[in-house]
Amino acid sequence: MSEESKVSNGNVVTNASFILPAGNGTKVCIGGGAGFIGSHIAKRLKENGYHVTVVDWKKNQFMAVDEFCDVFVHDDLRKLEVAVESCLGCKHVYNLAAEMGGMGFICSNESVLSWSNTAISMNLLEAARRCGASQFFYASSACAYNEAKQEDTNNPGLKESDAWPARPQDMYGLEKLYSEEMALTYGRDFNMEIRIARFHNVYGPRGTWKGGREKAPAAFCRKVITSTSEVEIWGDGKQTRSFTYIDDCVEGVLRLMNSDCKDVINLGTTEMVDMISFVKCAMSFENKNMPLKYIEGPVGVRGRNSNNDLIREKLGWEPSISIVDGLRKTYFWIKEEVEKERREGKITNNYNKSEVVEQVDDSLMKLGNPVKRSKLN
Ligand code: GKE
Repeated sequence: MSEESKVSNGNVVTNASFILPAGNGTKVCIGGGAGFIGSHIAKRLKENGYHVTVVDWKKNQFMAVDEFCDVFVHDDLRKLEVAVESCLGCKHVYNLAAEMGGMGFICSNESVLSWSNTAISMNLLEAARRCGASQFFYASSACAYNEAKQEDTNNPGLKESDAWPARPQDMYGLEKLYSEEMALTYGRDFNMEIRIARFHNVYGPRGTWKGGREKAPAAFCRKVITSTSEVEIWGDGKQTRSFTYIDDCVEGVLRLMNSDCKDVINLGTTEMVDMISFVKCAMSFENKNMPLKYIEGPVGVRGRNSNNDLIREKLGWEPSISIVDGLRKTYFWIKEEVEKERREGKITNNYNKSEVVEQVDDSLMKLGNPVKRSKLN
């Protein structure tokens, strides 16, 4: 096996090289494949000769359909029949579909997202089984971890076993944990290999950067780009996280799918950073130096980092793109988006502030036998 060395967090990491096997027309289905992570995975698979069906209720804002898939099913995976039709003939099924976002979304939309995400998770898994898929990937999250292990900013790195006994902070994480277990059970009971990764805050170009669902990396870049006197941060800024650049995430998912690893694994870097340093990193790209303003907001867990012993052992690889490199690319991509909006006179929001998304039930009301609201109330 040839090897390449990369420097991450001051340590030399030796990552085994990997070449994605040619698809030769193998049919794959990607739930949520028009979303941020899903579309990047879909594109890479399509470029490698896989026949990619993407099913998503949203269209991709940044890519033409034929750039990332062969068939685009524009429909709702909360309906089992949509999931089954999309998986017909597919050998591999990837579930990247979920109602998700950063802290400004997941903690204020718990009921609707837990209903929708549970429905999506169970439908796509069952559809993959019915259609005879040999492999199923489930995108889980570091939000699945026990909150009690994340009360200190100096987090030593969450080991996969730290998820149990379970006490995720919110319904988003609890649904992820439940769906992991459901998928693992399917793997034990039926003839389908299950692969599961817990993502640690994935970011990069083409990710959500406005509207309230964006996570800290995009929010900080946008605020630094558009602020003139000070930059707002939710909380005291001492909270810590590890982040994962999109290219590392795609690489990790494809390596995992092409491995014999049956364990749930972390997919994240071990380069933990506090939010103050993280904003300062965003400011450094254009030599800005604004004071920080700490305001109330949804702060999530106090400290979170990834322990990468298991991924290194199982895949001989771990994410290694540094924060400064990943955030720089994200920053200048968001800057272009902001400038595009400015040129088109489209900026309506106050981009130097972050929103908290209010929960609405519109998406739930689309399902079932649509009964007019007037009859229900
Ligand atoms: N989104 C956002 N926007 N976060 C901010 C902002 C802001 O303007 N200002 C400060 N923060 C702080 C948050 O309060 C939180 O403490 C930290 O940055 C990271 O917020 P985040 O990126 O929104 O989300 P988290 O890392 O807390 O949680 C995310 O974890 C991932 C898995 O690691 C989840 O929201 C999921 O998106 C995901 O599963």
